Amino acid sequence: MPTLSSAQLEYFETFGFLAVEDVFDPAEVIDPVMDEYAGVLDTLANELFERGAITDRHADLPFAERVCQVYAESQKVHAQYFDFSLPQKGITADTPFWAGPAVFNALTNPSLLDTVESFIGAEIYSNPVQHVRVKVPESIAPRDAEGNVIYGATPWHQDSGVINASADDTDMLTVWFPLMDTDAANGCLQVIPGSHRGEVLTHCSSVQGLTIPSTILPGEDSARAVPLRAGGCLFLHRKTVHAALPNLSDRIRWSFDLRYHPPGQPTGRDAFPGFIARSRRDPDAVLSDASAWRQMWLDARAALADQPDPEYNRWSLNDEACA
Ligand SMILES: O=C(O)CCC(=O)C(=O)O
Ligand SMILES: [Fe+2]
Repeated sequence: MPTLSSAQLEYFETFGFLAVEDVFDPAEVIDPVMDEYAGVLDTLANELFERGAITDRHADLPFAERVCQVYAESQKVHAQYFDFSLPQKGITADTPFWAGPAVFNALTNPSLLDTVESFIGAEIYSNPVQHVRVKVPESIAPRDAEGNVIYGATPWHQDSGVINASADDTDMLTVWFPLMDTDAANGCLQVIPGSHRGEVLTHCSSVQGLTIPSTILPGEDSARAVPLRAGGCLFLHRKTVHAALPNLSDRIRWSFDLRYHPPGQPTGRDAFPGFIARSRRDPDAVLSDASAWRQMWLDARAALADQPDPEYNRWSLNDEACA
């Protein structure tokens, strides 16, 4: 059942974003995900310890403190180890990823899908452009040779700008939610209200990934930070200009970003597997088996391993906007 009011949907139409608290029960969705990731981190810490990359497994620490110790001591961000998608470049037969049952349950949570249904209707495809992001405090984060935080603040972009142009007309809804309460101090998202009404803007490469150059950024002065409690979601239009603030706190910043659209529309990353998460028209087509989902990612990894990288970037490094 659609759960949003017409006032909320109107707000989204007008501003290109909508923050909603209490979309789902954190105990049902987030606690199992956290338990699952505690196991993933344990495996990572053991591997790093065996390799001599860390000198202590920190087995007694809870996830948040442990991941900080592991990143700081190994001087490496292990984002791909946790992610439930594959990288855009350099996939090999053993590129790590995590597509566990608690993650699948989060992607297909009925309360979450009820809210998604309010935006795009009851035929819902889960787009494979999806991430878990664990950002440790910048004070202890690994840095590159120039001193830039690795995996730090996300620069201004539109989600349409970071996928293939084939999906420009896909009715894609981005769903971003924190696993732990998030605010401006630990790097919540910020949005430029109304920016979804324009075109897909030119994106240029930067240390932190593709970004819209400040010369063509519409209305940065009106940017709004969007704090959220665990259980809440930020919904974004595919053309809404958004960014994440740096994590200047002493807590981690832990989030999921998911995307949904009606089935049959291009995903923007054809080589990755999506699935039908809800369908009134064809209930048999719905994927409800978490292990089948994991297998789809294993198959995609095997097919892509050591192949030429697919092209996901439509932007030219020579574009004058990037000069
Ligand atoms: O969480 C972040 O830092 C960036 C998220 C984002 O850009 C998105 O959800 O589309
Ligand atoms: Fe984004």
